[in-house]
Amino acid sequence: MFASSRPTVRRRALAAAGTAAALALTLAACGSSNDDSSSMPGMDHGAKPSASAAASTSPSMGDMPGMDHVAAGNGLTDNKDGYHLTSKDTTLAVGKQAAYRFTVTGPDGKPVTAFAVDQTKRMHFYAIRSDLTGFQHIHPTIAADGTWTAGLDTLAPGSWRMFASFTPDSGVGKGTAFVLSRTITVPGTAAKIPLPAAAKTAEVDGYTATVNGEPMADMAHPLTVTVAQDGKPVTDLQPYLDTYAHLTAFHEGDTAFAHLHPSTKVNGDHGGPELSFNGELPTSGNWRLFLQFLTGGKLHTAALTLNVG
Ligand SMILES: [Cu+2]
Repeated sequence: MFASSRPTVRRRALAAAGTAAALALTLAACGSSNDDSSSMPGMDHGAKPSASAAASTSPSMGDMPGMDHVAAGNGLTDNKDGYHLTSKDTTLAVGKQAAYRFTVTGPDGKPVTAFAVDQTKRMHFYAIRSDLTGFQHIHPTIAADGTWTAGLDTLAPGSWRMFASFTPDSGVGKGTAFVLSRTITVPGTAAKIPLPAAAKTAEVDGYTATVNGEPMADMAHPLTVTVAQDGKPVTDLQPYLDTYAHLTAFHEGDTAFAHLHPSTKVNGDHGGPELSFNGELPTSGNWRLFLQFLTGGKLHTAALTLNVG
Protein backbone atom coordinates (compact mmCIF):
# COMPACT_ATOMS: atom_id res chain seq x y z
CA MET A 1 0.00 0.00 0.00
CA PHE A 2 2.67 2.45 1.06
CA ALA A 3 5.01 1.19 -1.61
CA SER A 4 2.45 1.76 -4.36
CA SER A 5 1.45 5.21 -3.14
CA ARG A 6 4.97 6.59 -3.15
CA PRO A 7 5.41 6.95 -6.90
CA THR A 8 2.13 8.86 -7.07
CA VAL A 9 3.26 11.26 -4.38
CA ARG A 10 6.57 11.66 -6.13
CA ARG A 11 4.86 12.33 -9.48
CA ARG A 12 2.70 14.95 -7.84
CA ALA A 13 5.73 16.54 -6.26
CA LEU A 14 7.46 16.63 -9.64
CA ALA A 15 4.39 18.08 -11.30
CA ALA A 16 4.20 20.75 -8.62
CA ALA A 17 7.88 21.49 -9.10
CA GLY A 18 7.27 21.85 -12.83
CA THR A 19 4.42 24.28 -12.24
CA ALA A 20 6.58 26.27 -9.87
CA ALA A 21 9.35 26.38 -12.44
CA ALA A 22 6.95 27.58 -15.15
CA LEU A 23 5.59 30.23 -12.81
CA ALA A 24 9.13 31.37 -11.97
CA LEU A 25 9.87 31.68 -15.68
CA THR A 26 6.74 33.74 -16.21
CA LEU A 27 7.63 36.03 -13.33
CA ALA A 28 11.20 36.36 -14.56
CA ALA A 29 9.93 37.26 -18.01
CA CYS A 30 7.62 39.91 -16.57
CA GLY A 31 10.41 41.25 -14.40
CA SER A 32 12.84 41.58 -17.26
CA SER A 33 10.33 43.29 -19.53
CA ASN A 34 9.72 45.81 -16.80
CA ASP A 35 13.41 46.35 -16.31
CA ASP A 36 14.40 47.01 -19.90
CA SER A 37 11.56 49.42 -20.45
CA SER A 38 11.94 51.46 -17.30
CA SER A 39 12.11 54.78 -19.04
CA MET A 40 11.93 57.22 -16.21
CA PRO A 41 11.51 60.95 -16.54
CA GLY A 42 14.56 62.48 -18.04
CA MET A 43 15.43 59.43 -20.05
CA ASP A 44 14.62 59.55 -23.70
CA HIS A 45 14.20 56.15 -25.25
CA GLY A 46 12.84 57.73 -28.38
CA ALA A 47 10.86 55.59 -30.78
CA LYS A 48 13.73 53.20 -31.04
CA PRO A 49 14.63 49.79 -29.58
CA SER A 50 11.79 49.48 -27.08
CA ALA A 51 9.38 50.27 -29.88
CA SER A 52 10.43 47.41 -32.13
CA ALA A 53 10.82 45.08 -29.18
CA ALA A 54 7.33 45.86 -27.95
CA ALA A 55 5.92 45.54 -31.44
CA SER A 56 7.56 42.18 -31.99
CA THR A 57 6.01 40.74 -28.84
CA SER A 58 2.55 41.18 -30.26
CA PRO A 59 2.64 39.93 -33.85
CA SER A 60 -1.14 39.69 -33.95
CA MET A 61 -1.28 43.48 -33.74
CA GLY A 62 -0.14 43.69 -37.34
CA ASP A 63 -1.97 44.83 -40.40
CA MET A 64 -5.04 42.69 -40.20
CA PRO A 65 -7.62 43.96 -42.65
CA GLY A 66 -11.00 44.75 -41.22
CA MET A 67 -9.74 45.60 -37.76
CA ASP A 68 -10.10 49.15 -36.62
CA HIS A 69 -7.94 51.09 -34.18
CA VAL A 70 -6.63 48.00 -32.50
CA ALA A 71 -4.68 47.26 -35.68
CA ALA A 72 -2.94 50.61 -35.35
CA GLY A 73 -0.56 48.92 -32.91
CA ASN A 74 0.84 50.12 -29.63
CA GLY A 75 1.84 53.51 -30.96
CA LEU A 76 5.47 53.20 -29.86
CA THR A 77 6.92 54.11 -33.22
CA ASP A 78 7.09 57.27 -35.31
CA ASN A 79 6.57 55.48 -38.62
CA LYS A 80 4.45 52.73 -40.11
CA ASP A 81 3.65 51.66 -43.66
CA GLY A 82 5.47 54.67 -45.09
CA TYR A 83 3.70 57.20 -42.86
CA HIS A 84 5.95 59.22 -40.56
CA LEU A 85 5.21 61.46 -37.61
CA THR A 86 7.76 64.26 -37.90
CA SER A 87 8.47 67.20 -35.62
CA LYS A 88 11.28 69.63 -34.99
CA ASP A 89 10.21 69.88 -31.36
CA THR A 90 12.41 67.73 -29.13
CA THR A 91 12.13 69.83 -25.98
CA LEU A 92 9.29 71.91 -24.61
CA ALA A 93 9.34 74.54 -21.91
CA VAL A 94 8.64 73.55 -18.34
CA GLY A 95 5.76 74.89 -16.29
CA LYS A 96 3.88 76.79 -18.95
CA GLN A 97 1.58 76.16 -21.84
CA ALA A 98 3.48 75.08 -24.93
CA ALA A 99 2.68 74.26 -28.52
CA TYR A 100 3.86 71.02 -30.09
CA ARG A 101 4.07 71.21 -33.87
CA PHE A 102 4.14 68.13 -36.03
CA THR A 103 3.48 66.82 -39.50
CA VAL A 104 2.41 63.46 -40.85
CA THR A 105 4.21 62.61 -44.05
CA GLY A 106 2.99 59.93 -46.42
CA PRO A 107 4.88 57.28 -48.44
CA ASP A 108 5.60 59.97 -51.06
CA GLY A 109 7.43 62.00 -48.41
CA LYS A 110 4.96 64.85 -48.60
CA PRO A 111 2.86 66.13 -45.70
CA VAL A 112 -0.58 64.55 -45.50
CA THR A 113 -3.32 67.19 -45.51
CA ALA A 114 -6.42 65.02 -45.93
CA PHE A 115 -7.56 63.24 -42.79
CA ALA A 116 -10.79 61.37 -42.14
CA VAL A 117 -13.05 62.30 -39.26
CA ASP A 118 -13.01 59.76 -36.46
CA GLN A 119 -15.04 60.34 -33.31
CA THR A 120 -15.83 63.85 -34.63
CA LYS A 121 -12.15 64.85 -35.05
CA ARG A 122 -9.51 64.53 -37.76
CA MET A 123 -6.68 64.24 -35.25
CA HIS A 124 -6.61 62.94 -31.70
CA PHE A 125 -3.46 63.79 -29.80
CA TYR A 126 -2.28 62.50 -26.43
CA ALA A 127 0.62 63.49 -24.19
CA ILE A 128 1.79 61.30 -21.32
CA ARG A 129 4.83 61.49 -19.11
CA SER A 130 6.97 58.34 -18.84
CA ASP A 131 5.56 57.60 -15.36
CA LEU A 132 2.01 57.77 -16.82
CA THR A 133 1.19 61.07 -15.16
CA GLY A 134 0.16 64.34 -16.82
CA PHE A 135 -2.28 62.84 -19.33
CA GLN A 136 -3.51 65.32 -21.93
CA HIS A 137 -5.99 64.66 -24.76
CA ILE A 138 -6.00 67.40 -27.34
CA HIS A 139 -7.49 68.08 -30.75
CA PRO A 140 -4.82 69.96 -32.70
CA THR A 141 -5.43 72.36 -35.55
CA ILE A 142 -3.98 71.93 -39.02
CA ALA A 143 -2.48 74.60 -41.26
CA ALA A 144 -2.79 74.51 -45.05
CA ASP A 145 0.69 73.01 -45.40
CA GLY A 146 -0.19 70.04 -43.19
CA THR A 147 1.47 71.30 -40.01
CA TRP A 148 -0.50 70.40 -36.92
CA THR A 149 -0.32 72.44 -33.72
CA ALA A 150 -1.27 70.89 -30.39
CA GLY A 151 -1.72 73.43 -27.60
CA LEU A 152 -0.46 71.65 -24.53
CA ASP A 153 -1.23 72.53 -20.96
CA THR A 154 1.58 72.98 -18.43
CA LEU A 155 4.16 70.20 -18.55
CA ALA A 156 6.21 68.90 -15.62
CA PRO A 157 9.89 68.08 -16.21
CA GLY A 158 10.66 64.66 -17.65
CA SER A 159 10.37 62.54 -20.74
CA TRP A 160 7.04 62.73 -22.49
CA ARG A 161 5.54 60.78 -25.33
CA MET A 162 3.35 62.56 -27.86
CA PHE A 163 0.83 60.34 -29.68
CA ALA A 164 -0.96 61.25 -32.88
CA SER A 165 -4.00 59.13 -33.75
CA PHE A 166 -5.38 59.66 -37.25
CA THR A 167 -6.76 58.11 -40.43
CA PRO A 168 -5.50 59.42 -43.81
CA ASP A 169 -8.28 60.29 -46.22
CA SER A 170 -6.16 60.00 -49.36
CA GLY A 171 -3.24 57.99 -50.69
CA VAL A 172 -2.40 54.35 -50.05
CA GLY A 173 -3.19 54.68 -46.35
CA LYS A 174 -6.68 56.00 -46.96
CA GLY A 175 -9.03 54.57 -44.36
CA THR A 176 -6.28 53.00 -42.24
CA ALA A 177 -6.06 54.07 -38.61
CA PHE A 178 -2.60 54.98 -37.37
CA VAL A 179 -1.18 55.79 -33.96
CA LEU A 180 2.35 57.15 -34.14
CA SER A 181 4.40 58.85 -31.45
CA ARG A 182 7.57 60.73 -30.66
CA THR A 183 9.20 61.68 -27.39
CA ILE A 184 10.11 65.10 -26.09
CA THR A 185 12.01 66.24 -23.04
CA VAL A 186 10.88 68.90 -20.63
CA PRO A 187 14.01 70.16 -18.87
CA GLY A 188 14.33 70.12 -15.10
CA THR A 189 14.51 67.69 -12.25
CA ALA A 190 12.03 64.93 -12.93
CA ALA A 191 10.61 63.25 -9.86
CA LYS A 192 9.06 59.91 -10.70
CA ILE A 193 5.58 59.52 -9.28
CA PRO A 194 4.87 55.89 -8.35
CA LEU A 195 2.00 54.30 -10.23
CA PRO A 196 -1.04 53.96 -7.96
CA ALA A 197 -1.97 50.39 -7.08
CA ALA A 198 -4.48 48.59 -9.27
CA ALA A 199 -8.06 49.49 -8.33
CA LYS A 200 -11.56 48.96 -9.60
CA THR A 201 -12.73 52.48 -8.91
CA ALA A 202 -11.60 56.03 -9.53
CA GLU A 203 -12.98 59.24 -8.07
CA VAL A 204 -13.22 62.49 -10.00
CA ASP A 205 -15.23 65.66 -9.35
CA GLY A 206 -17.60 63.80 -7.01
CA TYR A 207 -18.14 60.94 -9.45
CA THR A 208 -17.06 57.35 -8.97
CA ALA A 209 -16.17 55.31 -12.03
CA THR A 210 -16.05 51.56 -11.53
CA VAL A 211 -14.36 49.32 -14.07
CA ASN A 212 -15.47 45.72 -14.41
CA GLY A 213 -13.87 43.03 -16.51
CA GLU A 214 -10.69 41.03 -16.39
CA PRO A 215 -8.85 41.73 -19.60
CA MET A 216 -6.19 39.34 -20.79
CA ALA A 217 -3.19 40.47 -22.79
CA ASP A 218 -3.67 40.55 -26.54
CA MET A 219 -7.25 39.26 -26.40
CA ALA A 220 -10.37 41.19 -27.28
CA HIS A 221 -12.25 41.47 -24.03
CA PRO A 222 -15.31 43.42 -22.97
CA LEU A 223 -14.87 45.99 -20.27
CA THR A 224 -17.69 47.85 -18.56
CA VAL A 225 -17.51 51.14 -16.74
CA THR A 226 -20.23 52.25 -14.33
CA VAL A 227 -20.51 55.87 -13.27
CA ALA A 228 -22.12 56.89 -9.99
CA GLN A 229 -22.46 60.09 -7.98
CA ASP A 230 -23.03 59.95 -4.22
CA GLY A 231 -23.71 56.25 -4.59
CA LYS A 232 -26.47 56.82 -7.15
CA PRO A 233 -26.24 55.72 -10.79
CA VAL A 234 -25.51 58.58 -13.18
CA THR A 235 -27.82 58.78 -16.18
CA ASP A 236 -27.11 62.23 -17.57
CA LEU A 237 -23.83 61.66 -19.37
CA GLN A 238 -23.58 63.86 -22.44
CA PRO A 239 -22.12 62.82 -25.78
CA TYR A 240 -18.39 63.46 -25.95
CA LEU A 241 -16.67 62.69 -29.25
CA ASP A 242 -19.63 60.58 -30.33
CA THR A 243 -19.53 58.50 -27.19
CA TYR A 244 -20.53 58.69 -23.53
CA ALA A 245 -16.98 58.03 -22.40
CA HIS A 246 -13.58 58.08 -24.00
CA LEU A 247 -11.15 55.47 -22.71
CA THR A 248 -7.42 55.67 -23.33
CA ALA A 249 -4.80 53.45 -21.71
CA PHE A 250 -1.02 53.51 -21.37
CA HIS A 251 1.21 50.64 -20.35
CA GLU A 252 3.53 50.95 -17.38
CA GLY A 253 7.18 50.97 -18.38
CA ASP A 254 7.00 51.54 -22.12
CA THR A 255 3.92 53.84 -22.33
CA ALA A 256 2.37 51.64 -25.05
CA PHE A 257 -0.95 53.09 -26.14
CA ALA A 258 -4.42 51.60 -26.39
CA HIS A 259 -7.75 53.18 -27.18
CA LEU A 260 -10.78 51.19 -26.13
CA HIS A 261 -13.78 51.75 -28.32
CA PRO A 262 -17.17 52.21 -26.71
CA SER A 263 -19.84 49.84 -27.88
CA THR A 264 -22.62 51.82 -26.17
CA LYS A 265 -24.64 53.81 -28.70
CA VAL A 266 -25.08 57.51 -28.10
CA ASN A 267 -28.61 58.85 -27.82
CA GLY A 268 -29.02 62.31 -26.27
CA ASP A 269 -27.84 63.70 -22.94
CA HIS A 270 -28.78 60.70 -20.87
CA GLY A 271 -25.94 58.22 -21.04
CA GLY A 272 -25.01 55.90 -18.22
CA PRO A 273 -24.73 54.50 -15.76
CA GLU A 274 -23.16 51.50 -17.52
CA LEU A 275 -20.91 51.84 -20.55
CA SER A 276 -19.39 48.99 -22.52
CA PHE A 277 -16.05 48.96 -24.28
CA ASN A 278 -14.36 46.64 -26.70
CA GLY A 279 -10.70 46.50 -27.17
CA GLU A 280 -7.43 44.86 -26.57
CA LEU A 281 -4.68 45.73 -24.18
CA PRO A 282 -1.82 44.15 -26.11
CA THR A 283 0.53 43.30 -23.26
CA SER A 284 0.25 42.12 -19.68
CA GLY A 285 1.18 44.28 -16.75
CA ASN A 286 -0.22 47.51 -15.42
CA TRP A 287 -2.13 49.92 -17.60
CA ARG A 288 -3.17 53.41 -16.56
CA LEU A 289 -6.72 54.01 -17.78
CA PHE A 290 -8.00 57.51 -18.46
CA LEU A 291 -11.78 57.69 -18.67
CA GLN A 292 -13.21 60.95 -19.95
CA PHE A 293 -16.88 61.81 -19.74
CA LEU A 294 -19.04 64.90 -19.96
CA THR A 295 -21.81 66.10 -17.63
CA GLY A 296 -23.41 69.54 -17.56
CA GLY A 297 -20.95 70.72 -20.20
CA LYS A 298 -17.95 69.85 -18.04
CA LEU A 299 -15.36 67.25 -19.00
CA HIS A 300 -14.22 64.88 -16.26
CA THR A 301 -11.13 62.69 -16.43
CA ALA A 302 -10.94 59.71 -14.07
CA ALA A 303 -7.78 57.61 -13.89
CA LEU A 304 -7.13 54.19 -12.46
CA THR A 305 -4.60 51.38 -12.73
CA LEU A 306 -5.74 48.12 -14.31
CA ASN A 307 -3.68 44.97 -14.08
CA VAL A 308 -3.79 42.81 -17.19
CA GLY A 309 -2.90 39.14 -16.79
CU1 LIG B 1 -9.59 62.96 -29.26
